[in-house]
Amino acid sequence: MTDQSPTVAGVSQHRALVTELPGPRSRALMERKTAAVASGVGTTMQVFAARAGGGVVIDVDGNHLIDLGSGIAVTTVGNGAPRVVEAVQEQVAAFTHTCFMVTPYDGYVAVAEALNRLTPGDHEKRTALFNSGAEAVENAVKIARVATGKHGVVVFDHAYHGRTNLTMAMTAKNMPYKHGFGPFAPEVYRAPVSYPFRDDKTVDGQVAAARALDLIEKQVGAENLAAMVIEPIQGEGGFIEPAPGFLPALVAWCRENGVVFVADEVQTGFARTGDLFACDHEGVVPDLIVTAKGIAGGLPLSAVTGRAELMDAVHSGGLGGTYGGNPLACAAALAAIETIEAEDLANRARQVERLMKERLHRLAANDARIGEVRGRGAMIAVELVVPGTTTPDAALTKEVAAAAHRAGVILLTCGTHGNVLRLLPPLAITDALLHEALDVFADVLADTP
Ligand code: PLZ
Repeated sequence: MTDQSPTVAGVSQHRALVTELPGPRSRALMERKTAAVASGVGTTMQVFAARAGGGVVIDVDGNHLIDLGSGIAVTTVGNGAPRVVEAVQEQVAAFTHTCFMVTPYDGYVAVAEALNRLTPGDHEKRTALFNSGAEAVENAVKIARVATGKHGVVVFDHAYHGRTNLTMAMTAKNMPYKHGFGPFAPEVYRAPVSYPFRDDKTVDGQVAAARALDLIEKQVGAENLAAMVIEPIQGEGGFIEPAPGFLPALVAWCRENGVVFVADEVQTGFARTGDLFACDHEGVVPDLIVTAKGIAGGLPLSAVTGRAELMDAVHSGGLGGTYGGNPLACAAALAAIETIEAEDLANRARQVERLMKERLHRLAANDARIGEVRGRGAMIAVELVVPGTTTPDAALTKEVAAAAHRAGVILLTCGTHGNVLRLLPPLAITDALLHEALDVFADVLADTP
């Protein structure tokens, strides 16, 4: 096993448990964490990372864990992706920071050029770089407000857009993201999304869009609306893939009504869903697209890319930040983008989808607790319910995830109801590791009453 496993970034691509999980070193570190780190900062896993490569994370006790989380959809090119490591090493030796607003450098411009080229639509585009997904979402709203002279922002049920004040207002779920943290930014309105598993089956994409648009027209009014912001597949909310036709109908309405259509592709971007961007699936061309996570192989970087006339509506000096487009993050992004293109990782994501769905559909056929298997590319969800109903089973979901963790598989949950297991492997993962992770998943599901 160990002998035949390939090695990526110095890490043998196999699962191995040498202690119980968490092991003694992780337990000692967890005690220090409890004493030193604010308790509001939770962790999914009880083990501490020491090293990672490809689709494997090694903990401080020497256990090899299979990574089905990619650090929440970030290390799409794999941990320690060779091009990323090399580019960052070269950049760190040259200079670490000057601030693009003080002494600009070419890496930032090159990332902007790449995003202008790769994001949906062949119109003239501009890009601005930031640090986090939430910061980029906020800036997309700022840009839309200046460009339209309007204030309203419409978002959707189950949406997740971040933890800053404006993006908390835009995020749907109270616990844990918003609880007690208000008051929230005003002029944010919420519309119903298309959620095929939970919608009445007569609600197709067009009907779901008409339902949302009617509510928006009645409760907000297009003349008050600067932007509509939506994740083309909702991430934290439960990997909710809208019915076909939903997104195109929203875009058409935005175009007719002078509303800026913003795609939040923070989680879905950069080959994750089997297309370079999830919008590409239905040929949706957003006015502004927000990207982060998978853009830079693990370094903090985010971007707003969009129509030149909207982006350039902002006054000089109106957009920025000390670290936005940091040179190390830009070097990493250029290398990650090169990796995605050279290795055709969008195609790899489609292979991963076929492998995972084939195994998961077989499991679902024999286990009525699996309400639905859905998603695209390497963004696949298993929604767990009380058999024969759509009643969410959050307790089972939590137990299955915890059992997978003890067995050495990093597995995340999501969903407004906390009943969705989400599989987000790095695209550098081997088929063998994926199969092994799915074997573990099948075992722990079978063993959990
Ligand atoms: N938009 C669609 O998925 C971040 C959040 C994890 P930041 N998702 C992971 C957590 O519990 O904090 C996300 C997203 C979408 C925006 C964001 C925000 O991105 O880089 O975390 O700010």
